[in-house]
Amino acid sequence: MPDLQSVIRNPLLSSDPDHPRVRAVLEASSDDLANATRPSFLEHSDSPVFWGPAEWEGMDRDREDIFNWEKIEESFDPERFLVDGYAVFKDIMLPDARDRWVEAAKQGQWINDALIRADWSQIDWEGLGRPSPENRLESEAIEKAIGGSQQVPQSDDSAGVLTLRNHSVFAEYFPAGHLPFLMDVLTHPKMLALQRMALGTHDIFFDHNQLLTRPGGYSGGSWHSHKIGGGHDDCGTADLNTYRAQPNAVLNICYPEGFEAEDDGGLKIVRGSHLFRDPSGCRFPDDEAMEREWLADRTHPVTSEPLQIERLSLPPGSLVCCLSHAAHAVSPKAVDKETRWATLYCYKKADERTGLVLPSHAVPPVWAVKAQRGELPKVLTELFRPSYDRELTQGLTDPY
Ligand SMILES: O=C(O)CCC(=O)C(=O)O
Ligand SMILES: [Fe+2]
Repeated sequence: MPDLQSVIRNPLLSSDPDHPRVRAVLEASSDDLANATRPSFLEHSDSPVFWGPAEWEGMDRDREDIFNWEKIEESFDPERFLVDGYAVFKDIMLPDARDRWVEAAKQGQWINDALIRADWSQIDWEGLGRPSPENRLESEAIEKAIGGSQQVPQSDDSAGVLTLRNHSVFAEYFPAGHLPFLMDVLTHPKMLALQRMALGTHDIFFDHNQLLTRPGGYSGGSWHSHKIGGGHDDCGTADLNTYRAQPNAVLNICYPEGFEAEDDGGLKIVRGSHLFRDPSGCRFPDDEAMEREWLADRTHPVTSEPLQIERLSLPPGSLVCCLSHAAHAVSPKAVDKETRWATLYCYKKADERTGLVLPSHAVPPVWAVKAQRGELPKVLTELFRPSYDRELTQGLTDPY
């Protein structure tokens, strides 16, 4: 039985449906659950979590274009993407979309900061499926977390941080549920077309969505890659056809204002590193360690070129598509530079050999429940399917 420190991430995929905390969430109405995720001290005018049919229809009706599709097609080569593990799309956002993207990222950060600063005793913890937390965040931790992403301490749930993350009370986790424009992007026909092109299949699913705000003074992000689950991690190098057939996930990191290569919170990445499928082994604090301990004795399994760190520099309106296993890191941001705004959308596909789609655990419970109850538009119901359809996930309750 899960104890208080282990959050039940998605009650619909829980292996323990009779657990009182699972039942508390599943027996609630969608409205009550939505209300619990938006405490009154949060700015939530027009939060998509409260939308009904009229608002969803409005989103479709008023939708504008976001990408220059010709540029996307020109810069994408599917074979190259599989060999490199990533593809860079420079300046593909239309000017108006770019502005709205920055505005939404700023608003999302503002909502996130409001939660970090708020009095958490006002939160409806029972509504989120747990008693009031026993601990509070330290004020030093609060100050450090303001204005950036992934900065709130969350090694356990003693202060309730994991619960607030899981339910997307924090706007940085699933910001599309807070900001109409980011929801528009998540379901936008051009965004979905880009995913179908990158994953090489029509049937695509949603995995997770985050804000990635890097303010001046950000100390940088260490080298890592992400697991895909299903036994396809830490299992040795794959040839291209094996790799293609896996239940791959693609991270789309969207940089509406771009970044420079040095001291600007820019993305660093290693071409070909995904093919090693080594998320547990390829974790290093800095470039020197990465070069010495992982890159030095490896060459690209297909091209035989030496593996090396690439420090990207991107103009405004850019997007990087990156396979989950590709090793990446983030450069520090100089103290005197303006915040780097970014949002991440991750989509995935089925295992081509078995049809298995791995469970999505970063769909907040209220969204999984709404999808299962038929309360969302068809496109979202399908994208969220791995968060509630146990046939599709072949009985698995956890991706790993
Ligand atoms: O901030 C970035 O550019 C990348 C962040 C990242 O690696 C991640 O969210 O997994
Ligand atoms: Fe990452």
